[in-house]
Amino acid sequence: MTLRQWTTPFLMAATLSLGLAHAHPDAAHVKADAAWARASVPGQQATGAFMRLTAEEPLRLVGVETSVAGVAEVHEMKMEGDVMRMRAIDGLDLPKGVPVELKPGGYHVMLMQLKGPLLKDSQVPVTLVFKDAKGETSRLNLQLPVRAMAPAGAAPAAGHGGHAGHAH
Ligand SMILES: [Cu+2]
Repeated sequence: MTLRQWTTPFLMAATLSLGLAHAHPDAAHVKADAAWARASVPGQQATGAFMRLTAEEPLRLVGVETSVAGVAEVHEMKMEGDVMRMRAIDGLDLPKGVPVELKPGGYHVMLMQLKGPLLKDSQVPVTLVFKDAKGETSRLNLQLPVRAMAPAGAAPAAGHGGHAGHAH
């Protein structure tokens, strides 16, 4: 194997790792509105982040990167009988031009193994990773305001109140 063949993958790896922390030429063609993360208290392991995503081309949200949590996943939440459950999903499809809500009680970004409490009125960096129809990866870097509850104008929580079969 020639030196050149050895060098290329090495450079590519270095470029990829640098790219995580910097503005990208391959910025995702998607808009995020009403984004926020829920404040957490010391000792709390996990919290959620929420936003409305509108893609300019068909995209799939396939991952989340952040420095504030050991693990970040895309989750869905739904009723199974009387019990609200959530689970990680491989990806969330974003049709072109159709807003998709990530909100309490629905799809959300789950931040787990928090490295410290998310303090109200601070900001946390979260990068969303997308794939397009050709499998090309793009990223959207966000600074999410940390709030105790959903901001006015955000989508109302799903799955709470008004649902048949919700025993009290
Ligand atoms: Cu979750």
